[in-house]
Amino acid sequence: NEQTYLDFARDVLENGEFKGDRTGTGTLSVFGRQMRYDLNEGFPLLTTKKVPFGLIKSELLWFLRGDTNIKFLLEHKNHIWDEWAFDRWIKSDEYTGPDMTNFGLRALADAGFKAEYDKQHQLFTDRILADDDFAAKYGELGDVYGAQWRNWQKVQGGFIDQIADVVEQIKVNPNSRRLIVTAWNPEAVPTQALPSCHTLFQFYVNDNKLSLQLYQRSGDIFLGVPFNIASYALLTHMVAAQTGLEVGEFIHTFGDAHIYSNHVDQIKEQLSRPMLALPKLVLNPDVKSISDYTMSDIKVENYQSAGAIKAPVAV
Ligand code: THF
Repeated sequence: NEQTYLDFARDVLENGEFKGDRTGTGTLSVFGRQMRYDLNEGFPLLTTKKVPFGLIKSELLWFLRGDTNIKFLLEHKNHIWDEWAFDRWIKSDEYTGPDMTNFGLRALADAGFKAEYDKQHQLFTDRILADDDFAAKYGELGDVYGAQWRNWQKVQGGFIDQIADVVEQIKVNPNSRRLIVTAWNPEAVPTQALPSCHTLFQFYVNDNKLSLQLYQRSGDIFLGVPFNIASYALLTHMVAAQTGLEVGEFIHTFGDAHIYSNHVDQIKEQLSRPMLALPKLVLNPDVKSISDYTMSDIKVENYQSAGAIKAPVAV
């Protein structure tokens, strides 16, 4: 299972071509790849580096709440979406602090600037937590995943709850070939802090097993993809639990899959490490709806890893 990810990362290291990108970091990139994880062989939380499962849980619960404001994430000490909200704040008229233009790249290049950025970032997140009006305005990321999954705006007015609908369809019409949730809404793209990387996913039921395939338009192999694998594997388990099915496979299909140029040493370090046995996922069986899971209803047991490897996120 984990071998699939490691082979993929090695493939991109060896065969990826240099490609510039939006963030100015530069990547090794390939186009079009597919990985498969049999969820019956253990829960795919990578063991060759430590993957913080608590952050994956709170992010998925945030999507399932239909929430698009980082306040909930901050309340769970989850900072993986901060940069995108911070970017909107510093570009607003209300921001009067020191110039933070292009903070992602500058913080990497200049220690003095990084200290100032860390300070402004801290002030920003403290204010989101303390000031509801500020949070409503600047914690908001636009119509990102939560909005598209649970609150897709219809042209005629009203909305579509794609998650509730797909769970219902899996129950009543498991042979359906239309068990799809799309997060790519061309109308919303200009209003999103970051247009959805996880463009679309489809469920498949056969032999009483539920599988999920994700089409990801863009994948950050070192930082994002280990989160994405665990997140969609978790979603598959949750939907299976809510529809009375066993789990099957998670199939991860990519458009542009890339290793950022400042992650190359880290991924080589990861590839040199031995794999350990995968952990087991345990969900509270008493949860009655896909919308009702809380942090304590979701646990991984026997997670062991070779330890964290730090890397900067490209903004
Ligand atoms: N942007 C980029 N460049 N890469 C991404 O993976 C990504 N995401 C989300 C939105 N934009 C993205 C955010 N997801 C981390 C993990 C997932 C993220 C963003 C950041 C990260 O830094 N992980 C660290 C630990 C962080 C911590 O402990 O706070 C790690 O070591 O795993 C793709 O969904």
